[in-house]
Amino acid sequence: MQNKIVAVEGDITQQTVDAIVNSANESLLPGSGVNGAIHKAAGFGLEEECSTLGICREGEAKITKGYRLPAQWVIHTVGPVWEGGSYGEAQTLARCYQSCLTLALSYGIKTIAFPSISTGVYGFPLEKAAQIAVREVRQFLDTQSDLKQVIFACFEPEVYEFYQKLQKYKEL
Ligand code: AR6
Repeated sequence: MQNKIVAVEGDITQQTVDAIVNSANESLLPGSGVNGAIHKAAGFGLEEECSTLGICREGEAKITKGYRLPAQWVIHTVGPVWEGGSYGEAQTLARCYQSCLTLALSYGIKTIAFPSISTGVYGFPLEKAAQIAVREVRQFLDTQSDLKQVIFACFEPEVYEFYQKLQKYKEL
């Protein structure tokens, strides 16, 4: 596979990867945005399995099957709500990516797609979030070779633009 990190414009539920990441809430119940789209596409089995998993704290991740999705797995993580930046939001967001990638590795997942965690209703500034996402994924891929590809699935053109500028973030 040529590019280990790629940005694509589109719906994460359509990605043919081993796992997609859900930007969930602590209860892991269906919500709005990407979470709503994933639950809708996966079907009720996903909600049923999520309801057995208990609370997922900010920065942590839990895994379920993908049900009707093309992806075999869904990794659910809970991003920080942006409260101005002095409440450890950046560190929590970084932990989301680390937790998801670590869990993916332990399940033998080779390809994974992320949405832009926390940049919708949770209000995390997009450019800052994209920098953290790319930095964390790069650092992770530098340390191991089992994970073959990480896709940033960007639902909006504005989000895609930021992730496409990945080269700019070489120094992160
Ligand atoms: N595919 C890819 N990205 C998407 C899709 C999709 N189908 N739909 C939306 N996005 P948001 P958050 C993008 O608000 O800010 C939920 O209610 C969207 O354009 O979905 O992390 C949960 O239950 C944006 O760039 O999630 C939580 O309570 C990005 O996904 C809360 O929202 C994230 O926007 C999580 O908030």
